Amino acid sequence: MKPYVLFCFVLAMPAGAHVGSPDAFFEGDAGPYHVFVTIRKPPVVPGVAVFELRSRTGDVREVKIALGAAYQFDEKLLPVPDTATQSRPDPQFFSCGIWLMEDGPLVAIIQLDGSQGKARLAIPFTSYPQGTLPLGNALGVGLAALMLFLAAGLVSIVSAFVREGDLEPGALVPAPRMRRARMVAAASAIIVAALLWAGRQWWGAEALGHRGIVDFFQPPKLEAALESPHRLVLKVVGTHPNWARYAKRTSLVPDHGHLMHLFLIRVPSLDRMWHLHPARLENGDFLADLPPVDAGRYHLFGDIVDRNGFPWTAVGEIDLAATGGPRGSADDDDSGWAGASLALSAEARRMVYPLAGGARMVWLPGPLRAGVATQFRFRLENADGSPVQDMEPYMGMAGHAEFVRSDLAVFAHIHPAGTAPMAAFEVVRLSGAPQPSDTSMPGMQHAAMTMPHDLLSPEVSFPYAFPSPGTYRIFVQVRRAGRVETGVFDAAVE
Ligand SMILES: [Cu+2]
Repeated sequence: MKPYVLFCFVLAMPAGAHVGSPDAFFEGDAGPYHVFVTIRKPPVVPGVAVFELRSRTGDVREVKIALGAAYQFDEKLLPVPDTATQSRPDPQFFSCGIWLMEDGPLVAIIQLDGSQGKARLAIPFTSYPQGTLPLGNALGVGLAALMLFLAAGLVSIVSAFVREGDLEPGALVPAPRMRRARMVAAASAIIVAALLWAGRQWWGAEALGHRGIVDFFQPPKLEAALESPHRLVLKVVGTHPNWARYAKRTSLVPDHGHLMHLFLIRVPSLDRMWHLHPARLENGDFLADLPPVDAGRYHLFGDIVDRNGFPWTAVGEIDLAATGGPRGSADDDDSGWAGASLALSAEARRMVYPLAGGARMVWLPGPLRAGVATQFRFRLENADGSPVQDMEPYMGMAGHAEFVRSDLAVFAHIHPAGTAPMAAFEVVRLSGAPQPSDTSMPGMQHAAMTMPHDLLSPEVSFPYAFPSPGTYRIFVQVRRAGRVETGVFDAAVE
């Protein structure tokens, strides 16, 4: 690979720390305005992404959106922003389709203007092709017919030119010239066929190149091996050969203070879940210090963020035997949960999950339809129904939620600010893009991030939309009085 090609690749690193859940969501403050933003991604790049913004406070009159590179953001390189369309029946709702021309970690710079003045917002998100669109049958047949018509036309024009190009009108074509015309027709047919063959090769090479980009952005594999009952060694392996080269040239940035967030979920019933923080070894592999686990087959999701702000989720599986005994070095942020199997019945939706000491986590009602972006709200109550008073940040956030579909083809790790990992906000901040809140203090990454030991509201919310119908399990993790608690909810999504 030539150096400049590699260079392009490095700049073109975007993020998708989610599996099977490409759209991006954000909720937070832009100056005086509290907004909910949904970015619906196109299946291929270039393609049109649809931005939707709802202002929950204030009177927003105008929304403008421009896209830039998240890494090495440069204000001067920002294009002229697109103006979003304001909904007539719902004036606090704006939408705008914008072409994504390149893959990589991008940032949407959103400018708001309204009764409370102007404000700006930067939302990191990723752009990458999710697949290759098939050529429709009708289009294929139509193009093939046109191609045949043009090829036959070219051959007949050339042979007609040789046969009668300089004849007087009405003159007969001499026999030798007829023969020559036939030979020229045969020769030009061969040349046209060769051109078509070359075109097909070119088409194939383009398709293969695109396939390579699609593969590049597939979730990497997480190869796991047990070294000893408590030592799980993890290797992140990209789907495309270029991924390894890319990984070699880039470094990882910590997200909530950890280079990897590893989730182990027992399959098929999703009845055990561990959220661990493996350490990085010198050779680039990760080492997880396993707690005592119950035996079974576990699906692994490893969230990492590279220095360009691209989140990757590596995916693997491992069979574990039951382990007991003490761990080598437990991390304070590690947490685990054990409970009932995923409920697969269509009406399944448990709204209340019991926590320690008689407290409970209550899922407040919201729509359960695929593609409908909403706030997933969870309230923590004491046994007597009063709100709990001991909520603390867990790794800098009010809460962490993992949305997992029963077949594990969907996994999304969401925070109160949305889908972008904190590390991606940090990359954007360091590269000089405007911050979510104009009033933010230095070092404060975004509105939803809080200082340690602050007591938090007993209600946490996550902006998200189920990407597809199916049965989902939602793990909601919060910290109360120094202890991580996990609420687990099942939902049948139409
Ligand atoms: Cu998290």
